Amino acid sequence: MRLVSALMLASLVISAPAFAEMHEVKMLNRNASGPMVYEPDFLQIAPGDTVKFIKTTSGHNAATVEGMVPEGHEGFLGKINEEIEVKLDEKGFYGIKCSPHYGMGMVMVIRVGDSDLPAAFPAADVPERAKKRFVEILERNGYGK
Ligand SMILES: [Cu+2]
Repeated sequence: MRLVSALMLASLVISAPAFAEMHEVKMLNRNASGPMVYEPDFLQIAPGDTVKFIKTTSGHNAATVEGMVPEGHEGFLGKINEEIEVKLDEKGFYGIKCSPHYGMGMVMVIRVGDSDLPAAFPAADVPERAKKRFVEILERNGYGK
């Protein structure tokens, strides 16, 4: 009996889902929340998952914000209108910006794994409107003060 349940448990562990998921983020001129936005503007994903940035309207890109990636991560930089796919293996918080609309607050947050919000993340030196949106995104998702 004990052996049977041990075997059952082993098979459960082996067949546990290990599929990396693909998440899509639209780059938009506007949605209900305002102008120049990513949709969604917050993603919770698992390490090893991929995020694809979709050119829904023209003139946007996706790039990591300096100081807003897990330590040691080199970041990424998409070209304007480029639909990049980024695989994120390292746990942590990633701040993403659209280069031409950064000053207008076109940013988003990706949380990989079960990491705590690093103190340096909300304290990063970013333009005022980007900061405002980062704070709003974080608070809406339970990472406020
Ligand atoms: Cu943009």
